Amino acid sequence: MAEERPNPDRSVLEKTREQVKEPELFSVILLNDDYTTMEFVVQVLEGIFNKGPAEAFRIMMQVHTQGQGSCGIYPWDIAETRVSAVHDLAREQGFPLRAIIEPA
Ligand code: TYC
Repeated sequence: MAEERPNPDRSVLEKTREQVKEPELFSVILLNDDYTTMEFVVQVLEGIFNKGPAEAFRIMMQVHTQGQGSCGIYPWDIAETRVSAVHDLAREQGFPLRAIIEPA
């Protein structure tokens, strides 16, 4: 019998590792533009991405000076929901602010 099922414990461990896949992760990237106010971008980072004031200001300045910056890394559904929230709030306030999703 032992010859038919060598090392049964190890086969159970290997199967478990195959079945429990980590979710794929995506970065939400905020893009710079010339019209959205710095204050509004900080509000977005605090309100939609749950950043504290200092971190929100740091990310906003990174986007302003480098053209883009990461707001966070999320599973696909959460990344998509946050991008939609950014676009909805920005359009509501008349700003052209954009966010995109990239593989993390
Ligand atoms: N560049 C904008 C300004 O000078 C500020 C800004 C920062 C806009 C970050 C978008 O994602 C952005 N008012």
